[in-house]
Amino acid sequence: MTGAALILSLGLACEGEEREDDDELGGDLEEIMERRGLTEVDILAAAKTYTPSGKLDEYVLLASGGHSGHVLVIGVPSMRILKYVGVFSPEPFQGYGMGGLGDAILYGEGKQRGRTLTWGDIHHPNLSETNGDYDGEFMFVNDKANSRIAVIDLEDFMTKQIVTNPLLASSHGGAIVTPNTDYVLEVSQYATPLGGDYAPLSEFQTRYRGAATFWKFDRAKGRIDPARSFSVELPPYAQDISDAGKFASDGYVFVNSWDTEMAAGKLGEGQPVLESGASQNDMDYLHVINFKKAESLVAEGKAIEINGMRVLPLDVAAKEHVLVFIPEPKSPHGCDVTPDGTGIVVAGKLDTHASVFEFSKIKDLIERGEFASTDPYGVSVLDFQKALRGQVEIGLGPLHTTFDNTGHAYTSVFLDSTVVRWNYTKLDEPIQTIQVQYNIGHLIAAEGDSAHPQGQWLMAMNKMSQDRYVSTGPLLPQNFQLIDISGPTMQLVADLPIGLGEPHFAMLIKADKLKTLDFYKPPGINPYTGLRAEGAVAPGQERVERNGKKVDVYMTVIRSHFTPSTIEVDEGDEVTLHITSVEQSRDQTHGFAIDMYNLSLSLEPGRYEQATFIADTPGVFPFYCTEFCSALHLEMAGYLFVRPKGG
Ligand code: CUK
Ligand code: CUA
Repeated sequence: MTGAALILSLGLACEGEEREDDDELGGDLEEIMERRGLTEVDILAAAKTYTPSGKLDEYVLLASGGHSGHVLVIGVPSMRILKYVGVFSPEPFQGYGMGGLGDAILYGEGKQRGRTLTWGDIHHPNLSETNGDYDGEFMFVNDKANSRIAVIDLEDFMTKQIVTNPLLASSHGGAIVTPNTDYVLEVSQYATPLGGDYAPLSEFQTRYRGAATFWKFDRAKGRIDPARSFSVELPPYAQDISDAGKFASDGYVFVNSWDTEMAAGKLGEGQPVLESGASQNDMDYLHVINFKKAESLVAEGKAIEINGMRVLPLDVAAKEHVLVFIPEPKSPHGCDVTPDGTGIVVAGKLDTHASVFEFSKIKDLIERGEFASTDPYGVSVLDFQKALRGQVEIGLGPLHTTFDNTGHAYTSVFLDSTVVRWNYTKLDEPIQTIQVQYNIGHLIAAEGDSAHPQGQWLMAMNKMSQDRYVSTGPLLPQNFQLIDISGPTMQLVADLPIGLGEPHFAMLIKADKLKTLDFYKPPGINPYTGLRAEGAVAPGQERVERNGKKVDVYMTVIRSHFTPSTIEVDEGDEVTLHITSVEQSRDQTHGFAIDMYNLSLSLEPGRYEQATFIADTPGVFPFYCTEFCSALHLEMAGYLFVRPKGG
């Protein structure tokens, strides 16, 4: 078959269009395929994902950047990287945490127990939802290492808030949203005494605790309101991933745990190490939390206060059945509510099954008061079989589950390095298994954890890439792999190495749901408030004001100059730059950098930035624009003169 015939057979040529000669196409397809060792399946995969220059992606992947502290924005199906969003780490391109207004978030709000942090460990991005569907307005991410939650505004893909958990020293089961984004959930991982207290390991069972924090989200303000947030105290069971109910199960959240053995409490006693100690029991506990009930009990004054956070005590949560347990197979990891809200899929790292719990059964058992036992903290435990819809044999090391629009669940299998497609209602034999490279963690299908998954695409987020890429030394990238799930047979169609560590979960949203700003208007908007800044100026109003040792510089930027372009101060002066981009056209971004002051500001069209520093070193300091903004970009520069004392 000739190359052109192959193109026709693949349905690539448009009807009525003249076929060009191979030569005009710049080569013979068949010859290229042979030379590069490509099969027809490869060509089909390329045709499904190749996105010609100028064509836009249909979906956007918002992926955790793990301990890089960033979020990755990736086009799907092209797998083109669109942006890195600075969240818990400084990001010089966005001018975040680099001397400008973003410092107040990263180094101000972001302080945990008074400490400045320059990184975080992002695990679970979640999108804001309206009636269980992504609305494209906000994203929330958690920091496992320092128990924080960040709010990212999807109008401009910028971090707008960080809240720090005043109870926990590590958190994992977040940032999960409830179906109308009333709350953003953050759940502990490693148990510690709540609020940062000291207690020796011998007091593990009595003093160490977990907690589920329900951060109240104020949609109108686009911010979390800590004063209206609350927590539920949990036993020290090493809580893990969580998910929120929807429809019938709205008002509940579900949280895994993997150390009901409380093996962590025996770490100092020559007992088994944590990984074997925490795997002794056949069952751990799925936590069922009725947060609507918790909310009313807190409103009735049943909470205690720890570090300013209202906490519903464990004994109250147990007695009122705010917290109920269901046994779940050995060392579970994934916890995913089905799109219709009727089932909760749990997969255990050391169990070959996916277990599906039936919410209506859980609710009936709790309402009837039909419990199988009570745990040492007085929490009622349901009977495993009575709460179960059923189980499906998935493979070795099943982890996370996502969903499509045709009743399929897709579970990642870490040890087998597979994605398994199965039916979460019928629970019959798995339908298809596809190999991925290698050791998959999370996976996400298009809008797969919303009430209305789209099907079509699934991203496998693999922990290891081993032989997939040209070696870059001992530290290898992780491997994102795009799988076409639109047909009866899943097909792996594209790879993307991720050279930032280490992505966990992601969201995959229809691109047309995102309503981003073209630029800030009118000029002078502080992106962190959305309002015109007090220090913003229009052309003609630029000036330098001196007040004793304080110098305020009101500056504008527009192609291709800073006004003023020379600034004279005395050694020891406190200088505040108020910079307004007066550009009002798309993509006309400037930057501001200055020698020695660790300052990098991004000045998108209409953006206002502000930076304060002490001019403590005399000398001449060039400042310049960091974006190649016009033919005269190099000329977009100026000088700061710092006159020596007594000079
Ligand atoms: S965890 Cu990373 S693969 Cu933090 Cu959601 Cu499972
Ligand atoms: Cu402005 Cu370069």
